[in-house]
Amino acid sequence: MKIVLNTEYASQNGKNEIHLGELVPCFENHTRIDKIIETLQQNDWSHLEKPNDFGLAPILEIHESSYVNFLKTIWQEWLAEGNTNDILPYIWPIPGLKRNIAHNNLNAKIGSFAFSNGTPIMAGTWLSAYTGAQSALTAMSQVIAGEKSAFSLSRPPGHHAHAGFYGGYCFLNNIAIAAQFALKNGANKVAILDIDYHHGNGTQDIFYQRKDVLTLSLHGDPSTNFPYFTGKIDEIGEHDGEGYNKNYPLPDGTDFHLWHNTLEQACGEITNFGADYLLIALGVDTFEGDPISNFKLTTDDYLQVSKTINAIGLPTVFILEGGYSVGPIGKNVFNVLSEFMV
Ligand code: SP5
Ligand code: ZN
Repeated sequence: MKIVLNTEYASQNGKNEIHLGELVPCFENHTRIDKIIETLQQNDWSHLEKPNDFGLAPILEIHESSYVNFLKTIWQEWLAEGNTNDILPYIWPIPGLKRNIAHNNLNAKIGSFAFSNGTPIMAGTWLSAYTGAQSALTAMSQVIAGEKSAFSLSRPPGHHAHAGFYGGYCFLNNIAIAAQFALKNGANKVAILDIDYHHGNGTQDIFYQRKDVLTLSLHGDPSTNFPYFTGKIDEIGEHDGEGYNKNYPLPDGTDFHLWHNTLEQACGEITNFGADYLLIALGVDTFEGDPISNFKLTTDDYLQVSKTINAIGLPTVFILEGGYSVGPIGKNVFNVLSEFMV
C-alpha cells in the first residue's frame, strides 16, 4: 500500500482547547503523527510519499470560496490587529442572530465560519490543512491509477468540516475532497465509511442531497457525544440523496462485539451500493484508552477491522481522522491497515 504524509503536519500546533470547563493542551496535536511514523518505521515501513500539489481547484469543489479565503487570510488579519495568541471563536451566529462573514470585527467573522470552539487557528493552520488535503488527493489519485489501497497519513483531520465552516479539530474535509476528485476522474459512485468515534457531520452535510456518494458513519450516540446536533439514525439524506446517508449511533461503553456487528451491517450497504471506490475516515478514537471517548476497542480488535474492510473487496483509500491515545495510536492505525500492507 502507498502511504502519503503531509510533512507540514506539525505546522498546526494549537496550544489549548476547552475541556470540561477548563483550558487544557490540545488533544489533537502533532505527537499523534510522530507516533504513527515511529510505529511504521519499527515495522519496516519507512517509505512515506510526499503529496503532489493539485492546487485549490479540488478544494473549491467542496468548500465555499469565501471560507477558503477566510482560512488563508485570517491569521494575518489577526496579527495586524496586534494579537499573538491562537485564534479561538467565542460567539456564533446561531438562529436568531445574523451571520455575517463580511463583518469588520474579527471575532464576529471568526464565529461566522466556525461551529465549535476547540479548534485553534495559528500561523501554520492553512499550510497544514492545505497539504493535508493534497495528501488525501494524492492517496486517492494513486488508487485511481490502479493501486489497491493507499493511506493519507495527514493532519489536521477533516470529517467535521462543512463546506463553509470549521470545528472539531477540522478545517478542510479531506475525505469529501478526495471523493469528489474520484467522481471527477471517472468514478460513477463512491462510498465513504466513517469509523472515527465521532459522527462525520461535515461529510454527511456535504453529500446530503447526492446519490453518487454513499455516506455511512458509526459513532458515539450524539445524545451524549460531540457533535451532539447531528448523527441520529433518522438523518437519511434528502432529495436525490434520500437513502444515501446512514448513521449508526452506538451507546456509551460500546464494546467490539456490538461495534463489529454494526460495521458488518455498514459493509453490507456498501456492497449493495456498488461503489467504484471505498474511502475510510480512519479514526482510532474508538480505542478503549482514548481520553475523550468511551468505546472499548482494543489494539488487537483493529486486526479484525482490517479483515472486515478488506473483505468488501473495493479499491480503498484510508484518510486519518481522530485518535488521541498517543502511546498506542501507531499500533492501532497499523492494525487497521494490516490486511492492506502488501
Ligand atoms: C476528528 C475528531 O475526532 N474530532 C473530535 C472533536 C471532539 N472535540 C470535542 C472534545 C470535547 C472534549 N470534552 C468532552 C468530554 C467528554 N466526556
Ligand atoms: Zn473523532
